[in-house]
Amino acid sequence: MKKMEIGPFLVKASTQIEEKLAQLIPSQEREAYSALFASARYSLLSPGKRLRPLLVLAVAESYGASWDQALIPACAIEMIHTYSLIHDDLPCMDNDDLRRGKPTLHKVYPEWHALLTGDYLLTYAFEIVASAQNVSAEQKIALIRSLSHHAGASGMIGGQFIDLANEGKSVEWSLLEQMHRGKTASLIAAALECGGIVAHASHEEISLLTQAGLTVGVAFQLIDDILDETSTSEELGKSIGSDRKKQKATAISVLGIKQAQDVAEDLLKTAKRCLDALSRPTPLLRSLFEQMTHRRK
Ligand code: GRG
Repeated sequence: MKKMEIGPFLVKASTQIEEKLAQLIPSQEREAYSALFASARYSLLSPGKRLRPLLVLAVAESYGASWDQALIPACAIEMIHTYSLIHDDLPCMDNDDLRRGKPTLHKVYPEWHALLTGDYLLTYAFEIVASAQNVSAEQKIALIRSLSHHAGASGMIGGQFIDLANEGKSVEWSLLEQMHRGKTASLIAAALECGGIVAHASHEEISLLTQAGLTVGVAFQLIDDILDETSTSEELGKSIGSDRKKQKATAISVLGIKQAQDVAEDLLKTAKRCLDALSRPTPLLRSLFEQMTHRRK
């Protein structure tokens, strides 16, 4: 099979992801609750990096699996990620104004409407996986298990809990790392796992993919913390500096910029070693991992 280079992969995968996301949320429903779809489209179809769905498709491509099977789990992860951004921006959490280059959802709609939009995207993500075509019942269960595990208490919600519960407190690197693994790295690990599940990868291969995702996911968050200090809200398209305002522990407050960069580079190397242990070459994943760690936005 001819190997796809990263450039053409990104063009083809991004196009398919955007098209599928736009198809999945109704645009012309005449229900009493249709405004929910408008707000879901506002957040979901805003220009995000689509990193998590790209990772799902990159795994599928590396294993020679069909993108038809991978696209629904890929979109489900983007929905879960978008729900987390909507909720994280709410006044009861980070109370931010700008996301993906636009006003946050609760600045455009009432707060209850933004909250329900997040709930809808989270719930709908599981509905589309459960109803996916060309995916076996066994694969669906594995996908749902992976998504719910990584989005739940031992993943994203647990990480967010640690984050909010420790505002204003001094935190050791080990707790911060646990928070980053939960809040950020878990969903990235879920993306790699879901790619492995649709590609019928073995348990051993899937556990290497999980490890790679958790490791590069912490590096991704370290870079996020660095950019929050060193970039601008115009460049990033989101509010910056709220961590400092709320006296939150970040990689910068705990490690400083230089050490945070060094740790991110070490994590990238470890994540690449997990990829090297897989049964096949994964140049697309290596390239995405590099971009995640050497990004400017
Ligand atoms: C679970 C209720 C609840 C809240 C969610 C994960 C989370 C908790 C909030 C998101 C805020 C945040 C800073 C998360 C860390 C992960 C992260 C770096 C998100 C931004 O991801 P990008 O850069 O965003 O991929 P785009 O907009 O490009 O998709």
